[in-house]
Order: sequence, then C-alpha cells, then structure tokens
Amino acid sequence: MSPLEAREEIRRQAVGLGFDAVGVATLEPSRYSAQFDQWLGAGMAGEMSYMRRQAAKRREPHQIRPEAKAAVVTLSNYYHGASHSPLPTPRIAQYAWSEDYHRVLGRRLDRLAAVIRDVVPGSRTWPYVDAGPVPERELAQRAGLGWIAKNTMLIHPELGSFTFIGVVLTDAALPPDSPFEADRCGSCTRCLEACPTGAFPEPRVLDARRCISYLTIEKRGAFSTEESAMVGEWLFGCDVCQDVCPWNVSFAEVTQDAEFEPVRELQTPSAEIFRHSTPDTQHLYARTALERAGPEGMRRNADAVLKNLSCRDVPTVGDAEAAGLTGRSGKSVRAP
Ligand code: B12
Ligand code: SF4
Ligand code: SF4
Repeated sequence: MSPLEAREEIRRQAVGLGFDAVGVATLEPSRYSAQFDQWLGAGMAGEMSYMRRQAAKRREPHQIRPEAKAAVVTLSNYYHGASHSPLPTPRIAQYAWSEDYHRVLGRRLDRLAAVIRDVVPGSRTWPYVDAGPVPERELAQRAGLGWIAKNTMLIHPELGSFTFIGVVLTDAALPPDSPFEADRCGSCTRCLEACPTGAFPEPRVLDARRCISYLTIEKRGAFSTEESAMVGEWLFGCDVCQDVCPWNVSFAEVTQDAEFEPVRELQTPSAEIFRHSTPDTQHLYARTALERAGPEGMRRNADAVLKNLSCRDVPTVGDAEAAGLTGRSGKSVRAP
C-alpha cells in the first residue's frame, strides 16, 4: 500500500470507529510561537503552570516524540443542541455532560492507534487527548480540519466548534493533508461581544484569568469577590462564546454518539447538590470531567452561583440572552 493509500485507509477506519473528522498534520514548528510566548509573558495562563513547563514542546511539536513523523488528528462532535431549561439557572458546559471525554476518546484513540499499526506494519503510535504538550488546535488546523477562530476555538466548517480534538502521533510516514488556510470568521465579532467577562483582549487571544471556564475548572483555592461574580450561573465550564457562533447555530448537528449520552444531573444541574459531598454527587466525580474541579472546587463554584442567582444585579447569560446577544435559542443570531 502506498503512503497515500495508507492515509486514506486510516481515515476510513477512523470514521468507522466513530470519529467525525480525521486529518494528518506535520510536526513542524508552531507558526504561532510568538503569540504563545506573548500570551504566557502577559500572565494570561493564570495558575496553569503546566502551560509554561510544556512551552518548548508546544512550540516544536516534533520534540514531544522525536521518533514521530506525523500526527493523525481527530474531531469528535459532542453537541447536544440548545438547553431547554428556563433561565436563569445553574449551568454546566456541554462538553462535561457525559462520561469524561478523556476516557471515551482515550479508548477510541487506542483503537485508532492499533489501526495505524495494522495499516503500516512496524509503525509506532502515541495517543493524546488534552494531555501532554500537544498544541491540539494548531495541529487540527494543519490537518485541514478547520480554522482557529476569533474565540480561539477550532471550527470545522460542517461540524462547528462543539468538538473534542484527539491526536495520535506516529512514526509512520503518512503524507499530510492540506492545512485549512481560510479564516471564515469574516467581520463577525459576536463571540467577543457576548463573553460575559470580557475575556478577549483581542480576537484570538483569551485571557484565561477572566475566563469562566478557567475559573471554575482550573483555578484552585477561593475566588476573589470579582471572580465569584464573574462566574455568573456557570457551575463548571462555559459555552457562551460557542453558543453565539453562527457556525454552531447554523451548522452544528446534535451528536448521535451513544458514548456522549448526557447525564441528567449535569445537563440540568442543581447548584445545591454540589454544596455537599454526598453519594448523589460522588459518582459524578468518579466518571465525568467534574473530577478536575473535585468536590471542593464544585462547592466553591456552587456557592458563587447561588449567590449570583440570588442577587440578580450581577449580569448573567440570561440577561445576555434577553438582550438578544446569545444564540442558545438559535433564533437571535444571523449567519455571517
Ligand atoms: C489551556 C486550555 C484551556 C484554557 C485556556 C484556553 C485558551 N483559549 O487558551 C481554558 C481553561 C480557559 C480552556 C477553556 C476551554 N477549553 Co480548553 N484547552 C486548553 C488546552 C489544554 C491548551 C490550549 C492552549 O494551548 N492554550 C494556549 C493558547 C495561546 O493556545 P491556543 O488556544 O491553542 O491558541 C493557538 C492559536 O490561537 C494560535 N494563534 C495565536 N494567535 C493567532 C492569530 C491567528 C491569526 C491565528 C490563526 C492563530 C493564532 O496560537 C496559539 C498557540 O498555538 C487544550 C488542549 C491542548 N493540549 O491543546 C484544551 C482545548 C483547547 N480546550 C477545549 C475545550 C473544549 C475548552 C472549552 C470549550 C471548555 C468549556 N466549555 O468550558 C473552553 C473554551 C474557551 C475558549 N474560548 O477557548 C478543546 C477545544 C476543541 C476545539 N474544537 O477547539 C481542547 C483542544 C481540548 C480537546 N482535546 O478537545 N481551555
Ligand atoms: S468560555 Fe465563557 S468566559 Fe471563557 S471566553 Fe468563552 S464566553 Fe468568555
Ligand atoms: S462568533 Fe463570529 S467571530 Fe466568533 S468564532 Fe464564531 S464566526 Fe468567528
């Protein structure tokens, strides 16, 4: 089999394993090292010290595994559609509604790695999902799977941005796909305007310290008064800058992936249940992405959300929606 035929066979079998899109990227140095260094230098990574520790490998992905020659990059659609719960109400970001994606995709990427070794006998493989120093969005863009948008998300033109990225590095000599060079954001700025905390100092730059996702998931310890107000009604993660995006409103389709079946307590969560660690919540930490914040982080988040919802002068996503800024209803946002 020629290298080109091998790549197409791997893509075909990857789709059979449940991946929604697959491409192959080179491991050449990052095109965006300067931007990454500026981001780190400005302190925008907050307390995510692993971003600094892994910086050299993120700039030069071939250093992650010097033996590797290519990255097989996958997208998995986890979109569940607009939530029907009345607002304002406590919320959890959609990516965390089902079994932890690290587990689901970890299993699937192991199977994809076996496919690569089978199609290219003698090759070696190293799977990654959101772990390790892999610059996943840039590799996905290079593999032709979409563009890095103004909200910093990787957007696939047909799937939208509610996707997980998974990567298998391999020493198989697979020919790369053509990078996705177009910027399909055009003049749109909806995500930048809708972010409830003003976390984008400029397009394609996210100050994690102001991002609700960072505050509720990555930040350790107590919130300052400002941070507590910033999280609004979000118990874990945040979807606002994706909910408003016309590429999601117009094109994203609800996932048919049985392994992303939502857990009811997460899809329509009560903040109260996270204030105490009980058997009702223990199972959630064991199998879902909530494990990252842990019971202590979720208690902190729940306290902030309950306080914010009890004093409605704090701007919430509900207010943004009432003002026609968000796309959760799918009606108030026009395509670009
Ligand atoms: C750290 C991290 C975070 C941080 C910081 C996010 C950020 N935007 O930097 C926090 C905790 C805030 C976060 C939040 C979320 N995250 Co996160 N996160 C990561 C992680 C581990 C590293 C990202 C990173 O390197 N950030 C540093 C910045 C500087 O890099 P970057 O975002 O990749 O940006 C590159 C480009 O923007 C480019 N660039 C810079 N300037 C310019 C200019 C132009 C013109 C262009 C084209 C490019 C460009 O250079 C940068 C460096 O390579 C990745 C997994 C991974 N290993 O890559 C997941 C990842 C990015 N996260 C993911 C998800 C799902 C989320 C959330 C949606 C979760 C949620 N609902 O709450 C939010 C989204 C918030 C947002 N708008 O980004 C997915 C994104 C999938 C996708 N389709 O894009 C990833 C890939 C995990 C995965 N395996 O699926 N995350
Ligand atoms: S995830 Fe939420 S807080 Fe973070 S940048 Fe997007 S809209 Fe802003
Ligand atoms: S909302 Fe507009 S600017 Fe933001 S990512 Fe989507 S298309 Fe790009």
